[in-house]
Amino acid sequence: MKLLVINGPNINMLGIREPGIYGKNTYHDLLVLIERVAADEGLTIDHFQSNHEGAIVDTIQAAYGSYDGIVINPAAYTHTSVAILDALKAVSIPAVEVHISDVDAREAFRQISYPGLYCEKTIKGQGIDGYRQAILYLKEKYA
Ligand code: CA2
Repeated sequence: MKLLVINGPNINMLGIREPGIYGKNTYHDLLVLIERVAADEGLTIDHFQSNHEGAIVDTIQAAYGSYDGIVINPAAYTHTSVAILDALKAVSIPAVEVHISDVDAREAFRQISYPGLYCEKTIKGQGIDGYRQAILYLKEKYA
């Protein structure tokens, strides 16, 4: 099974500021976690991070026919991006949305998710472990 993990803007800055909201783990720690889960579960997992909405749309389009599932944290684009929602719909690949923080307990604007309208599950407030949970969900349902 081949999965793609996509992270949106500023996720590469994890651990540098706001540990009270996003925890102390860095983006590197997240990549190590993904590699460990891939090895433990016998999965191929690629990852992509961008601060640019169009690059994320391009990556989702390029996943068509190549990946069995997508784990996506669109970060701030969660709350604005119809383009990412439409790209997910266009490729029709099973997807799970992850948020490191508990967006429901934050500002009202963070409780709107456009990509979440496509994703079959949203995991929030679990820190970087949410990515592991999303990967395991896709493996259990689709492998
Ligand atoms: O909780 C999440 O995973 C978010 O997707 C993270 C986004 C935020 O805009 C979403 O509402 C929820 C922010 C990404 C990281 O932002 C940083 C801010 C300061 C220091 C380091 C990262």
